[in-house]
Amino acid sequence: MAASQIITIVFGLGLIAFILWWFFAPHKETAVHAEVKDGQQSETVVVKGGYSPATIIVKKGLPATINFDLQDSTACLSMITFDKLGINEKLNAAKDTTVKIPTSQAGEYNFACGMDMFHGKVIVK
Ligand SMILES: [Cu+2]
Repeated sequence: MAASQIITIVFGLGLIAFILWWFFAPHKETAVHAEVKDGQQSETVVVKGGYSPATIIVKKGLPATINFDLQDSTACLSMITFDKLGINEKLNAAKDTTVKIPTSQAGEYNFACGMDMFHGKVIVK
């Protein structure tokens, strides 16, 4: 076998391994615990080419709010939807948009942009 063939095979295998990893490896999400202050918890999510943080954990039973800080000019990301909560709101670049999260029960509330391209979630536990 010529060296060039070996290189091609090795490169091909490497590419396949990379594709498998990309699609199937569990990509770690950084979950952030909402800040607790005076019996209330809140977290600010920066909206800029996605959501940061995208996963927020709140404690069950404490009032919780998520503040969306819009720093992106794309129309799509300027909408926030919480399907389960029936929320479909326009974000405001000048002022954070606050969303109240019900915390009486454990569960997950997914949120997404206007076209369902970017996702995040609030986990109550
Ligand atoms: Cu979108």
